[in-house]
Amino acid sequence: MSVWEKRDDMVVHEEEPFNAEPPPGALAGRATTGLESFYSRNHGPIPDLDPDQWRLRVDGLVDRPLELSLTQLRGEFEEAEVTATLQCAGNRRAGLIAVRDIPGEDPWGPGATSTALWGGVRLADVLLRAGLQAAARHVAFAAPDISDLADPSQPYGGSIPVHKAMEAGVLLTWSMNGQHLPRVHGGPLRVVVPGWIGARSVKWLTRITAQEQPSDNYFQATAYRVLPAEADPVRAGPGDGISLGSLALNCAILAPAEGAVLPSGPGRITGYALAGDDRRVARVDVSLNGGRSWVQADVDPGEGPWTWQHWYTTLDLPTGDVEITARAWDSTGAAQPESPAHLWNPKGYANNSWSRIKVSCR
Ligand SMILES: Nc1nc2c(c(=O)[nH]1)N[C@H]1C(S)=C(S)[C@@H](COP(=O)(O)O)O[C@H]1N2
Ligand SMILES: [Mo]
Repeated sequence: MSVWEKRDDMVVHEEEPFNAEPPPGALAGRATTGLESFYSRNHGPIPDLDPDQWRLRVDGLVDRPLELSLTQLRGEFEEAEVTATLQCAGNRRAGLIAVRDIPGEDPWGPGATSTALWGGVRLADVLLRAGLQAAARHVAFAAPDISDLADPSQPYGGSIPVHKAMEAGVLLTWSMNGQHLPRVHGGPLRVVVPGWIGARSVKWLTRITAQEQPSDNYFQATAYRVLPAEADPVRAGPGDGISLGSLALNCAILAPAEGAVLPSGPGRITGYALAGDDRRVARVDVSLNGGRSWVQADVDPGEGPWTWQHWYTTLDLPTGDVEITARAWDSTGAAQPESPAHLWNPKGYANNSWSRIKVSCR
């Protein structure tokens, strides 16, 4: 165990702020991800909040502004548990960087995706207690960790529309896989917004504000937006590009590992697929010839509406260098796009092109 009690073979993109993902094989075939393997994405130093001193303010367009301690949250609201997958918008950025360099952004693989059982209370219940006013259209989250990725530096924040905030799956959580929510994952309390990019699941939450407009925080207004390929990301300002919210249909091959040397003959291939928001993964296809022909994998149903779905197949691997390709389809009939070149964007978000790995069979 290393920093933040993560496994020793974590791929650490940055020590400070801490940004790390597990090797893909660590996620394979597991419904939930152990705390020691769960990826972590941070934009500034990790705060150390005293749970006894900590308070959550609820304000803005509400009839009854609240200030809640952890004890009040635990005692005065119905407890709720949700198994949900978090996925960073930068997941699989490495595939975009291979098309064209993306300076200043980490080359995340498919491991910026992990699943936990989250426990806490429903955000909707807290908003109902506060009395959301009709003019409220967005629910903004604020945290105390200060990021100097924004210029001038500012605390982390973001928002989601009211219709998403009122969904039963959106939680204010203090536990993860039955343990206290670890500091690195937002303890004492974070939001979990299932089906949406991880950036909206704000950690170390201290304030919830109901408002007419989306948050003007840097990480909502300027970052986590898909800019046109020709745009200069350094010059991007508030409101430029497409704001990311619900996740795009995606999949990844988790085993075998990239570059593995395997015996030829029957070989098991497994991975995850994630449909995003309230969609489901309907089919996963695997190809050994770059997509000229496909075999359907078995897809598990997932632990609930907000989780990834693992898939499995056994294919006859020929001798020599083999490229394995996978693509998912969702419950609306949509499929993943083939090429990362077609998706390339200056900040490297939302790479949901077909997953490809190369192995060598003897
Ligand atoms: N306060 C705060 N919340 C945050 C972040 C952050 O840097 N600060 N990173 C966000 C991003 S981009 C992601 S993908 C998830 C990662 O959550 P994890 O570190 O628990 O995996 O947290 C989100 N919440
Ligand atoms: Mo993220």
